[in-house]
Amino acid sequence: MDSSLSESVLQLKEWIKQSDYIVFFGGAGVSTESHIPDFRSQDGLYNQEYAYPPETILSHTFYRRNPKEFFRFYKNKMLFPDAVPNAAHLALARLEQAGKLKAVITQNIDGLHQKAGSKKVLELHGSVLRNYCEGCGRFYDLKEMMERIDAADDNVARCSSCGRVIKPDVVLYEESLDYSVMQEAKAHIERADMLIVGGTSLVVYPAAGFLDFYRGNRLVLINKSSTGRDYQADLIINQSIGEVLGKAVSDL
Ligand code: CNA
Ligand code: ZN
Repeated sequence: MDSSLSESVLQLKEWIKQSDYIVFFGGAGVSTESHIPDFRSQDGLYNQEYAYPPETILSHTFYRRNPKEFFRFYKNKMLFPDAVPNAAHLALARLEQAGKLKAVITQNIDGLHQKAGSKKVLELHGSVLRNYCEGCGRFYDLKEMMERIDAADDNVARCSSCGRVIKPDVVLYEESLDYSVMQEAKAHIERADMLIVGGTSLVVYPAAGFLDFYRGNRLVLINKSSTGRDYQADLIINQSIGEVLGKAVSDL
Protein backbone atom coordinates (compact mmCIF):
# COMPACT_ATOMS: atom_id res chain seq x y z
CA MET A 1 0.00 0.00 0.00
CA ASP A 2 1.51 3.35 -0.97
CA SER A 3 1.93 5.92 1.76
CA SER A 4 -0.77 8.27 0.49
CA LEU A 5 -3.27 5.41 0.45
CA SER A 6 -2.34 4.30 3.94
CA GLU A 7 -2.69 7.87 5.21
CA SER A 8 -6.11 8.21 3.62
CA VAL A 9 -7.24 4.90 5.05
CA LEU A 10 -6.03 5.93 8.49
CA GLN A 11 -8.03 9.13 8.23
CA LEU A 12 -11.06 7.16 7.07
CA LYS A 13 -10.69 4.75 9.97
CA GLU A 14 -10.40 7.60 12.44
CA TRP A 15 -13.59 9.23 11.15
CA ILE A 16 -15.43 5.90 11.23
CA LYS A 17 -14.44 5.55 14.87
CA GLN A 18 -15.81 9.02 15.63
CA SER A 19 -19.07 8.60 13.73
CA ASP A 20 -22.24 6.78 14.60
CA TYR A 21 -24.55 7.72 11.77
CA ILE A 22 -22.66 6.82 8.63
CA VAL A 23 -24.48 6.77 5.33
CA PHE A 24 -23.05 5.31 2.15
CA PHE A 25 -24.04 6.52 -1.29
CA GLY A 26 -22.78 4.51 -4.27
CA GLY A 27 -23.00 3.61 -7.90
CA ALA A 28 -21.89 1.17 -10.54
CA GLY A 29 -18.20 1.38 -9.51
CA VAL A 30 -19.09 -0.50 -6.32
CA SER A 31 -19.85 -3.58 -8.41
CA THR A 32 -17.04 -3.54 -10.99
CA GLU A 33 -14.94 -5.70 -8.66
CA SER A 34 -17.81 -8.21 -8.87
CA HIS A 35 -17.24 -8.16 -12.65
CA ILE A 36 -20.31 -6.11 -13.50
CA PRO A 37 -19.22 -3.35 -15.91
CA ASP A 38 -20.11 0.24 -15.06
CA PHE A 39 -21.09 2.83 -17.67
CA ARG A 40 -18.31 5.39 -17.63
CA SER A 41 -15.02 3.60 -16.84
CA GLN A 42 -12.52 2.90 -19.60
CA ASP A 43 -13.94 -0.59 -20.05
CA GLY A 44 -17.45 0.54 -19.12
CA LEU A 45 -20.41 0.18 -21.43
CA TYR A 46 -20.00 3.62 -22.99
CA ASN A 47 -16.70 2.62 -24.47
CA GLN A 48 -17.99 -0.53 -26.12
CA GLU A 49 -19.44 -0.87 -29.58
CA TYR A 50 -23.19 -0.39 -29.60
CA ALA A 51 -25.53 1.21 -32.04
CA TYR A 52 -26.82 3.43 -29.22
CA PRO A 53 -25.42 4.60 -25.88
CA PRO A 54 -26.76 2.76 -22.78
CA GLU A 55 -28.79 5.82 -21.73
CA THR A 56 -30.74 5.63 -25.00
CA ILE A 57 -31.38 1.90 -24.88
CA LEU A 58 -32.33 2.06 -21.20
CA SER A 59 -34.86 4.84 -21.75
CA HIS A 60 -38.60 4.53 -21.44
CA THR A 61 -39.12 5.59 -25.05
CA PHE A 62 -36.70 2.98 -26.37
CA TYR A 63 -38.25 0.26 -24.19
CA ARG A 64 -41.68 1.06 -25.68
CA ARG A 65 -40.59 1.47 -29.29
CA ASN A 66 -37.95 -1.17 -29.57
CA PRO A 67 -38.51 -3.84 -26.90
CA LYS A 68 -36.55 -6.40 -28.88
CA GLU A 69 -33.32 -4.39 -28.79
CA PHE A 70 -34.02 -3.29 -25.23
CA PHE A 71 -34.27 -6.85 -23.96
CA ARG A 72 -31.26 -8.02 -25.97
CA PHE A 73 -29.10 -5.34 -24.35
CA TYR A 74 -30.73 -5.82 -20.96
CA LYS A 75 -30.09 -9.55 -20.93
CA ASN A 76 -26.50 -9.29 -22.18
CA LYS A 77 -25.33 -6.22 -20.28
CA MET A 78 -27.49 -5.76 -17.20
CA LEU A 79 -28.15 -9.27 -15.89
CA PHE A 80 -25.42 -10.98 -13.91
CA PRO A 81 -27.15 -13.77 -11.99
CA ASP A 82 -23.85 -15.31 -10.86
CA ALA A 83 -22.25 -12.11 -9.53
CA VAL A 84 -21.19 -12.23 -5.90
CA PRO A 85 -20.55 -9.36 -3.47
CA ASN A 86 -17.00 -8.01 -3.31
CA ALA A 87 -14.93 -6.51 -0.49
CA ALA A 88 -16.79 -3.17 -0.72
CA HIS A 89 -20.25 -4.72 -0.28
CA LEU A 90 -18.97 -6.90 2.57
CA ALA A 91 -17.29 -4.00 4.36
CA LEU A 92 -20.50 -1.96 4.26
CA ALA A 93 -22.54 -4.87 5.62
CA ARG A 94 -20.02 -5.17 8.42
CA LEU A 95 -20.22 -1.45 9.23
CA GLU A 96 -23.99 -1.75 9.52
CA GLN A 97 -23.71 -4.79 11.75
CA ALA A 98 -21.35 -2.85 14.01
CA GLY A 99 -24.09 -0.22 14.40
CA LYS A 100 -22.07 2.48 12.65
CA LEU A 101 -23.74 2.61 9.26
CA LYS A 102 -27.45 3.42 9.05
CA ALA A 103 -28.18 3.16 5.33
CA VAL A 104 -26.77 2.23 1.97
CA ILE A 105 -28.21 4.37 -0.79
CA THR A 106 -27.44 2.90 -4.18
CA GLN A 107 -27.95 3.69 -7.84
CA ASN A 108 -27.19 0.04 -8.58
CA ILE A 109 -29.83 -2.44 -9.60
CA ASP A 110 -27.89 -5.65 -9.01
CA GLY A 111 -28.99 -6.56 -5.46
CA LEU A 112 -25.41 -7.22 -4.31
CA HIS A 113 -25.62 -5.14 -1.11
CA GLN A 114 -28.45 -7.35 0.14
CA LYS A 115 -26.54 -10.45 -0.94
CA ALA A 116 -23.64 -9.24 1.20
CA GLY A 117 -25.97 -8.95 4.21
CA SER A 118 -26.84 -5.25 4.28
CA LYS A 119 -30.33 -4.72 5.69
CA LYS A 120 -31.09 -1.06 5.04
CA VAL A 121 -30.60 -0.62 1.31
CA LEU A 122 -32.37 2.17 -0.54
CA GLU A 123 -32.42 1.35 -4.23
CA LEU A 124 -32.91 4.62 -6.07
CA HIS A 125 -33.05 2.93 -9.45
CA GLY A 126 -34.87 -0.27 -8.55
CA SER A 127 -33.65 -3.84 -8.95
CA VAL A 128 -33.29 -6.49 -11.63
CA LEU A 129 -34.42 -9.00 -9.01
CA ARG A 130 -38.02 -7.78 -9.31
CA ASN A 131 -40.12 -7.85 -12.48
CA TYR A 132 -43.85 -7.33 -13.00
CA CYS A 133 -46.17 -8.17 -15.87
CA GLU A 134 -47.58 -5.00 -17.42
CA GLY A 135 -50.94 -6.72 -17.95
CA CYS A 136 -51.81 -8.70 -14.84
CA GLY A 137 -49.09 -7.56 -12.44
CA ARG A 138 -47.71 -11.05 -11.90
CA PHE A 139 -44.31 -11.07 -10.18
CA TYR A 140 -41.25 -12.71 -11.66
CA ASP A 141 -37.91 -13.13 -9.90
CA LEU A 142 -34.63 -12.87 -11.83
CA LYS A 143 -34.43 -16.56 -12.66
CA GLU A 144 -38.01 -16.66 -13.94
CA MET A 145 -37.45 -13.46 -15.90
CA MET A 146 -34.41 -14.95 -17.61
CA GLU A 147 -36.41 -18.03 -18.46
CA ARG A 148 -39.11 -15.86 -20.06
CA ILE A 149 -36.49 -13.96 -22.10
CA ASP A 150 -34.92 -17.23 -23.23
CA ALA A 151 -38.33 -18.69 -24.11
CA ALA A 152 -39.02 -15.87 -26.59
CA ASP A 153 -37.79 -15.90 -30.19
CA ASP A 154 -37.30 -12.14 -30.06
CA ASN A 155 -35.84 -11.80 -26.48
CA VAL A 156 -38.95 -9.96 -25.26
CA ALA A 157 -40.03 -11.28 -21.85
CA ARG A 158 -43.74 -12.06 -21.91
CA CYS A 159 -46.02 -13.15 -19.09
CA SER A 160 -46.88 -16.84 -19.07
CA SER A 161 -50.37 -16.01 -17.70
CA CYS A 162 -51.52 -13.18 -19.97
CA GLY A 163 -48.86 -12.76 -22.67
CA ARG A 164 -48.12 -9.08 -22.01
CA VAL A 165 -44.59 -7.78 -21.62
CA ILE A 166 -42.89 -8.19 -18.23
CA LYS A 167 -41.21 -4.97 -17.14
CA PRO A 168 -38.11 -5.03 -14.95
CA ASP A 169 -38.61 -2.99 -11.76
CA VAL A 170 -35.79 -0.64 -12.71
CA VAL A 171 -36.09 3.08 -13.22
CA LEU A 172 -35.45 3.75 -16.89
CA TYR A 173 -34.14 7.07 -18.14
CA GLU A 174 -37.12 9.47 -18.52
CA GLU A 175 -38.93 7.76 -15.63
CA SER A 176 -39.16 9.29 -12.18
CA LEU A 177 -37.67 7.88 -9.04
CA ASP A 178 -39.86 6.43 -6.30
CA TYR A 179 -40.87 9.33 -4.07
CA SER A 180 -40.81 7.49 -0.74
CA VAL A 181 -37.39 5.96 -1.43
CA MET A 182 -36.07 9.42 -2.31
CA GLN A 183 -37.52 10.96 0.86
CA GLU A 184 -36.01 8.24 3.02
CA ALA A 185 -32.61 8.62 1.37
CA LYS A 186 -32.72 12.38 1.87
CA ALA A 187 -33.65 11.99 5.55
CA HIS A 188 -30.74 9.64 6.20
CA ILE A 189 -28.25 11.94 4.50
CA GLU A 190 -29.53 14.94 6.46
CA ARG A 191 -28.98 13.05 9.73
CA ALA A 192 -25.60 11.59 8.76
CA ASP A 193 -22.47 12.55 10.68
CA MET A 194 -20.37 10.95 7.93
CA LEU A 195 -21.18 10.44 4.27
CA ILE A 196 -19.13 8.01 2.20
CA VAL A 197 -19.68 8.35 -1.53
CA GLY A 198 -18.11 5.79 -3.83
CA GLY A 199 -17.97 4.24 -7.26
CA THR A 200 -20.12 6.84 -8.93
CA SER A 201 -19.30 9.42 -11.57
CA LEU A 202 -22.03 11.63 -10.02
CA VAL A 203 -23.45 12.65 -13.37
CA VAL A 204 -26.87 10.97 -13.19
CA TYR A 205 -29.56 13.18 -11.68
CA PRO A 206 -31.47 13.46 -9.45
CA ALA A 207 -29.31 10.92 -7.65
CA ALA A 208 -26.08 12.96 -7.77
CA GLY A 209 -27.87 15.92 -6.16
CA PHE A 210 -28.31 13.91 -2.95
CA LEU A 211 -24.86 15.02 -1.86
CA ASP A 212 -26.26 18.48 -1.32
CA PHE A 213 -28.41 17.26 1.59
CA TYR A 214 -25.35 16.42 3.66
CA ARG A 215 -24.61 18.96 6.39
CA GLY A 216 -21.57 17.49 8.13
CA ASN A 217 -17.85 17.80 7.57
CA ARG A 218 -16.85 14.22 6.88
CA LEU A 219 -17.71 13.71 3.25
CA VAL A 220 -15.45 11.01 1.84
CA LEU A 221 -15.28 10.38 -1.89
CA ILE A 222 -13.80 7.06 -3.00
CA ASN A 223 -13.61 6.83 -6.77
CA LYS A 224 -10.99 5.66 -9.24
CA SER A 225 -11.34 8.80 -11.31
CA SER A 226 -12.18 12.37 -10.38
CA THR A 227 -15.84 13.45 -10.26
CA GLY A 228 -17.66 16.71 -10.80
CA ARG A 229 -18.25 16.91 -7.04
CA ASP A 230 -14.66 16.60 -5.82
CA TYR A 231 -14.84 20.18 -4.53
CA GLN A 232 -17.46 19.12 -1.96
CA ALA A 233 -15.35 16.37 -0.40
CA ASP A 234 -13.41 16.54 2.87
CA LEU A 235 -11.36 13.50 1.87
CA ILE A 236 -10.80 12.12 -1.62
CA ILE A 237 -9.39 8.65 -2.26
CA ASN A 238 -8.80 7.78 -5.92
CA GLN A 239 -8.41 4.03 -5.44
CA SER A 240 -10.31 0.77 -5.69
CA ILE A 241 -13.29 0.97 -3.40
CA GLY A 242 -13.07 -2.70 -2.42
CA GLU A 243 -9.50 -2.28 -1.31
CA VAL A 244 -10.12 0.96 0.55
CA LEU A 245 -13.29 -0.08 2.40
CA GLY A 246 -11.90 -3.54 3.06
CA LYS A 247 -8.89 -2.00 4.82
CA ALA A 248 -10.96 0.63 6.59
CA VAL A 249 -13.10 -1.96 8.40
CA SER A 250 -10.48 -4.69 8.79
CA ASP A 251 -10.25 -4.37 12.57
CA LEU A 252 -13.79 -3.32 13.31
P1 CNA B 1 -20.83 5.33 -13.80
O1 CNA B 1 -21.25 6.62 -14.39
O2 CNA B 1 -20.50 4.20 -14.70
O3 CNA B 1 -19.57 5.66 -12.87
C1 CNA B 1 -18.86 4.68 -12.20
C2 CNA B 1 -17.69 5.35 -11.50
O4 CNA B 1 -17.08 4.40 -10.66
C3 CNA B 1 -16.62 5.86 -12.47
O5 CNA B 1 -16.34 7.20 -12.12
C4 CNA B 1 -15.43 4.93 -12.19
O6 CNA B 1 -14.19 5.63 -12.28
C5 CNA B 1 -15.67 4.48 -10.80
N1 CNA B 1 -15.18 3.13 -10.52
C6 CNA B 1 -15.30 2.01 -11.28
N2 CNA B 1 -14.80 0.95 -10.64
C7 CNA B 1 -14.34 1.40 -9.45
C8 CNA B 1 -13.70 0.78 -8.35
N3 CNA B 1 -13.44 -0.54 -8.33
N4 CNA B 1 -13.37 1.53 -7.28
C9 CNA B 1 -13.61 2.88 -7.28
N5 CNA B 1 -14.21 3.51 -8.29
C10 CNA B 1 -14.58 2.78 -9.36
O7 CNA B 1 -21.89 4.79 -12.76
P2 CNA B 1 -22.96 5.56 -11.88
O8 CNA B 1 -23.51 4.60 -10.92
O9 CNA B 1 -22.45 6.86 -11.39
O10 CNA B 1 -24.04 5.87 -13.02
C11 CNA B 1 -25.29 5.80 -12.77
C12 CNA B 1 -26.07 4.70 -13.51
C13 CNA B 1 -25.31 3.48 -13.94
C14 CNA B 1 -27.03 4.21 -12.49
O11 CNA B 1 -28.30 4.50 -12.96
C15 CNA B 1 -26.86 2.70 -12.39
O12 CNA B 1 -28.10 2.10 -12.23
C16 CNA B 1 -26.24 2.28 -13.68
N6 CNA B 1 -25.50 1.01 -13.65
C17 CNA B 1 -25.67 0.11 -12.63
C18 CNA B 1 -24.96 -1.08 -12.61
C19 CNA B 1 -25.15 -2.05 -11.47
O13 CNA B 1 -26.24 -2.16 -10.93
N7 CNA B 1 -24.09 -2.75 -11.05
C20 CNA B 1 -24.07 -1.37 -13.65
C21 CNA B 1 -23.94 -0.44 -14.70
C22 CNA B 1 -24.66 0.75 -14.67
ZN1 ZN C 1 -49.52 -11.12 -17.04
